[in-house]
Amino acid sequence: MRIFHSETHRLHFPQGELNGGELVTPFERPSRVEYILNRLQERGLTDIQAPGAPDMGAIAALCDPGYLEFLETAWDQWVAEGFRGEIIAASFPVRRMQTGRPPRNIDGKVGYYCLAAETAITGGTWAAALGSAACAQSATAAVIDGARAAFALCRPPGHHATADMYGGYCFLNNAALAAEALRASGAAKVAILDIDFHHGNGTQDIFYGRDDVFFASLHGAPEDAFPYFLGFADETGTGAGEGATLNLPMAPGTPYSVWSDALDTAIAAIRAQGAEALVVSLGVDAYKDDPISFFKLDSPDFTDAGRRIAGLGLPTVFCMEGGYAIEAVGINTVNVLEGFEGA
Ligand code: SP5
Ligand code: ZN
Repeated sequence: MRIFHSETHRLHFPQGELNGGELVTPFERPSRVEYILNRLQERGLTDIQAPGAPDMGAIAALCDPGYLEFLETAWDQWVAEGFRGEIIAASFPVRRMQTGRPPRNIDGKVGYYCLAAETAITGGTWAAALGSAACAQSATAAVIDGARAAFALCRPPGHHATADMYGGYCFLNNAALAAEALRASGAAKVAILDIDFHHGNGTQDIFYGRDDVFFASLHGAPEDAFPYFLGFADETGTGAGEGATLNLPMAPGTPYSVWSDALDTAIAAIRAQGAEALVVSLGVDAYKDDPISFFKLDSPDFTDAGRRIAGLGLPTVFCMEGGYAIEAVGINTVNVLEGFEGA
């Protein structure tokens, strides 16, 4: 399988994540990528290359221009303001405070473009987010050029990012960029299968009103799990997109027997939709020892999941999302890819 990886991910490594009222070392940290690269090597998956330059036109077509300008300039403005810490949002346009006006003040602007305060921005975040997007774009190009599948080792991840908000460790929605590129290449219908433990609220939001990109997500029930406010089973799309969103929320403690039934439900729906290409938001935080999640998948289950996904027989772009049990993140990620390839 062709694999795309950019060293620029290292430029994004905040010291702090707001967790339980403390600033802790972020769960989403650079060493995750090292574990994945080591496991790829161990298993002989060595077709790894750097992505091309990010396609800024495609990023601009997906995202709000004010948001992109914010990501590019936020750090300099933050420093110029005299703030000494990393960028963490503190004020939000919540219920009955939404007038749609991005503030001039950087502290206000940060809150305007942020959907969850656990995620910090540093001086290298924008470059890292672009490198991550470039991995998704190059992997998608490889599939468009005829590869059966490709793996974008994206970091930072993307599925929580909307067209105009960051959070949940995500800044640019890599899976959405992949889906849009597949559409532009001629696939009439594209499916995104999100198996990260968390609901892919950003991806859902981007495609919610459209019927050309089907979005299916398996995730911890929002009553109990981040992102808390979206991902309910009754969210099925709107307007032309009605029926093109499928949410399969599951309870704390969910074992693979239940999770794999949900996976089969999502796979059947993707087949019924007549999708011609597939993007997998590949998070492995459904793992039993994940420090911030509550499903009970074991490592061999990820191999089986990859096998089931391959059963769709679709050209497939895998985009790395979450997975924070770092000593197992390589094994679990590569298990999905090997299960897929071995099917
Ligand atoms: C891409 C991705 O997986 N993003 C996940 C973002 C989750 N951020 C907030 C998680 C808060 C969970 N805190 C639980 C602590 C349990 N000890
Ligand atoms: Zn996740």
